[in-house]
Amino acid sequence: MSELYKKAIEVLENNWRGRFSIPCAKLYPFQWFWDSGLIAIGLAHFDMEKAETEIKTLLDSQWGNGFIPHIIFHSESDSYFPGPDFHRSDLHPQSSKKYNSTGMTQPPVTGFVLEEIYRISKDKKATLKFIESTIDKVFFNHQYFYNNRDPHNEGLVYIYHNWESGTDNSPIWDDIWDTMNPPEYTFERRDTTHVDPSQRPSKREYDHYLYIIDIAKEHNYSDAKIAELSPFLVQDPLFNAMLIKSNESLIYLYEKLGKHEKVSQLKKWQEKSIQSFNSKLFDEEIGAYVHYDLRNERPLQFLSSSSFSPLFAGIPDEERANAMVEVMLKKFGGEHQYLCASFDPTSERFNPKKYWRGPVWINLNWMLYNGLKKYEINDIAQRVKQDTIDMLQNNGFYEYFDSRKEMHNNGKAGYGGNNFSWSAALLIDLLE
Ligand code: 9YW
Repeated sequence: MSELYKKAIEVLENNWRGRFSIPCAKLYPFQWFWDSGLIAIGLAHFDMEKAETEIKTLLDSQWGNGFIPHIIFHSESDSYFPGPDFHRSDLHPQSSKKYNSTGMTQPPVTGFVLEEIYRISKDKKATLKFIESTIDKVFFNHQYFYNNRDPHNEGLVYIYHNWESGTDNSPIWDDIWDTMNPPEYTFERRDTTHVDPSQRPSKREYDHYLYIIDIAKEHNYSDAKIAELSPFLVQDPLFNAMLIKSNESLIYLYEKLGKHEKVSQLKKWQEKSIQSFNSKLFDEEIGAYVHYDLRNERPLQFLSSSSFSPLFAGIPDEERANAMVEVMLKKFGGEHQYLCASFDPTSERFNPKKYWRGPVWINLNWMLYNGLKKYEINDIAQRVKQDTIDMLQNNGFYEYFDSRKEMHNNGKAGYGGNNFSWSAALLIDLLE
């Protein structure tokens, strides 16, 4: 076992909190939805019991309508803002009575995480039993999305907040912020006490984030009201690709379990979703998938690492997949660049140090690697894998990394939080 692998296990062990993992000490002291799923993949390689507990705890937070929140506040902590008193999940009539949480969600990774855990498991029989006990909750979560987040019945679900995307301050949202004029909030940021403010979103961006939540709270987080009123309503290719990938996994696992009754519904969702995804979210001019602003009825024509995430879900046909990879290499893959920046390095909005405005993220790289392998674009897949390992090896288990190779000479090109859980978890999976 290499030193790097050992260190990754240590990171995960230190971030384990008894029933779940935190993404990063101090900076993110609670359980986050998509972090939890991706962390479970890493845990499964060396401690299956923890991996299963991680997922069980996550699913235990599910609301009466199938919704799963983006942060579950298991404990009191004053190192993070906004906490449970701001989010007020209790306003929703069907929210969990057991846990305080936010009233927004995150990319639905749980379905494919169950399949990954099954793939990794050395005791398939026992793992299948675990999957049998949890899979219906994941199905119920997908049902929530299709029933409540797809107002035009297109097979594409919306997100109503940038925090739902997982790519919090992407420059893509700048065009939406231009349509809004939120009040100036008074609040005490905590993230900037842990991380250099130049690597985090601005105060004005936070005003927008809080304002969208206030609108949702005014209507007790009613999905119908949010669809009608939220200034942020976006069909996100990353979010929808996660849902589609997870649908596929649920079909596979239900068939493995010999439980067929939900499969036809899943297949119906899948067919419509993939069709709409390809016709609505693919941008011929850009040569990749883009976000669609449902509130203002316009595509947001920007390239980001989310643009390539549909490869992971097998959404484009082979020809399109290969053409997309050419676009990626041209814009993101110069010889002085690590793959894959989170935002178009040729854009004037690119900032290689600022969170989702440019740095490389390990979770998106892991998806890209697996997506490329699916299409047998093996040389580029290997490059993504090696780049990922190099960045972690040179700098440590940071939250995000500078995509410019020259910045990596002194081991200070890792930004945001250190000892970050999914960076460790997915490295373990890549090294296996
Ligand atoms: C925040 C926990 C989360 C991730 C998100 C990432 C960041 C939290 O951290 O958001 O308050 O800024 O953007 O994707 O789930 O790791």
